[in-house]
Amino acid sequence: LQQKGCIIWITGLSGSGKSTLACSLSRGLHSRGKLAYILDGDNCRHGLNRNLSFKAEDRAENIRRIGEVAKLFADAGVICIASLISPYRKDRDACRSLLPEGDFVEVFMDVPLEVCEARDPKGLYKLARAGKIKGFTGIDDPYEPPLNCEIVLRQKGKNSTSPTPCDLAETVISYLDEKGYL
Ligand code: GGZ
Repeated sequence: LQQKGCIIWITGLSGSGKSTLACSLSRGLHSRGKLAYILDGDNCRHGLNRNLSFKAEDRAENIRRIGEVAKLFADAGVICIASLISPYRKDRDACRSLLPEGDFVEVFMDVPLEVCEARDPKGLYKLARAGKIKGFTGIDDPYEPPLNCEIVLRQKGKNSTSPTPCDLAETVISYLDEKGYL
């Protein structure tokens, strides 16, 4: 097999750019001739995880299933990009422990709540603030940022331009290259 599989685990708040990064990363990897596949929390909730809610134990099960499926892809030599809020550290760490050291690359979209809420692409924060969605991550449900992840992606300070999704994907691709996955 030409390619070594791994999991790129993208965590962060709703609206932090996880899915956008996942798409950009997948495109970047494909253009380098690498097999990559996206498992997106929101999409998987329409099929594989359609029976799960957003309460803590269902989020844990959502993350566990996606972790197990991602591991199967990685075993098959695919670079599997998992993008889901995955708000609890212990759930992410449980997925990490499924793989050999180094094969789980955790990427934190370090975007402040205010920024995610201002973007509010689906109007969900507005609904959560109005009490129409209960238990919304960042509003009335917790998010535990990684303490020690492989890659932290931030938007730049006020005076410099923000990195594009393509720039962010390049950061991840450079990391993979450095670690011998490409
Ligand atoms: C957080 C919610 C909620 C609640 C619906 N809390 O940004 P989106 O809209 O498109 O993606 C979010 C998605 C979260 O699913 P995940 O599978 O990534 O979550 S987790 O890892 O915590 O299991 C959001 C939408 O679903 N959404 N209700 N209460 N996000």
